[in-house]
Amino acid sequence: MKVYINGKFYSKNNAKISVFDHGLLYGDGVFEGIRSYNRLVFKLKEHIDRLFESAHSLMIKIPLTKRQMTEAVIETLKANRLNDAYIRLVVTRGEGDLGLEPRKCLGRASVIIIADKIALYPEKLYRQGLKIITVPTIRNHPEALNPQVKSLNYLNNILAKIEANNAGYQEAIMLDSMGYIAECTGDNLFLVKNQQLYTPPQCMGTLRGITRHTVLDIARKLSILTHEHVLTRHELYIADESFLTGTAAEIVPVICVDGRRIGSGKPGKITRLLMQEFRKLTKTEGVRY
Ligand code: PXG
Repeated sequence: MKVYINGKFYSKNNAKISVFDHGLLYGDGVFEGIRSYNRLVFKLKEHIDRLFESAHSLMIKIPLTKRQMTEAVIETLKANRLNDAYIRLVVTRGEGDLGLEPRKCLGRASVIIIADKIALYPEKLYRQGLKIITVPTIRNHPEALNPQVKSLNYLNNILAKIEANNAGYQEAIMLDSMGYIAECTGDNLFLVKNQQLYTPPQCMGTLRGITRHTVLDIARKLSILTHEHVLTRHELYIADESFLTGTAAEIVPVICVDGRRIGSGKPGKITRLLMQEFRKLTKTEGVRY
């Protein structure tokens, strides 16, 4: 494996950054998770744009242009000879001292690109569906740390995952600070009711997921009515279908929430249709390398 760090490639064992990097000391940085399918990078522009937006919000100056960052991603994929890959982009504020003071990070921001094989969920999960649970840890209030910022501080989400694991589940629903459904720990949530598609709006605790956006686009093309609407757990319990979306997981059917069966308890018809159309798109769309 070859890992890109600040313009150079290092073997996995030598891919290291300073212990004084504020990304490590304070979670002071941003990231993206991107996927490539058969040498096509899916939604690369959208991911690069979001990375720069997250960094802009945190006043981290990325030492590359968007074009250079795009080229660095492609170069990393080529260097690793991967046809299907999961790409992790990380930008930290860089090396500082032991204080919080960001102005003491005098060097430049660190840019790390890791390309690896994707660890897929087992195929069985996509056929049978996932059982999930609501957990106590909520997403941050937007005026604490805005959930649109994909920062290196994912502790709420890690705690939510731990809470789900402790209860015997793989994935957790996180609410926002108002008590509405926000999303899962690394995926957006959708429900289907009366042939129409619903997902929480992009305010409060919900990340503007790129897969979420793609699924809304696909649904509109299929003439399925879509709503970005605040959702309560009750509305999810009485839904006909539900599923999660994310770069890593793609589209995962949800068949049970907090012990309540969703619809028939099997992946729904609209969910399966969207999965099929999404897979088609990943085979044909993207930046070739
Ligand atoms: N919500 C959150 C909180 C996320 O971090 C998504 C939704 C889905 O967004 P995209 O743009 O990927 O459709 C994410 C995605 C993982 C993993 O292993 C996923 C994410 C971050 C870390 C790990 O699935 N981000």
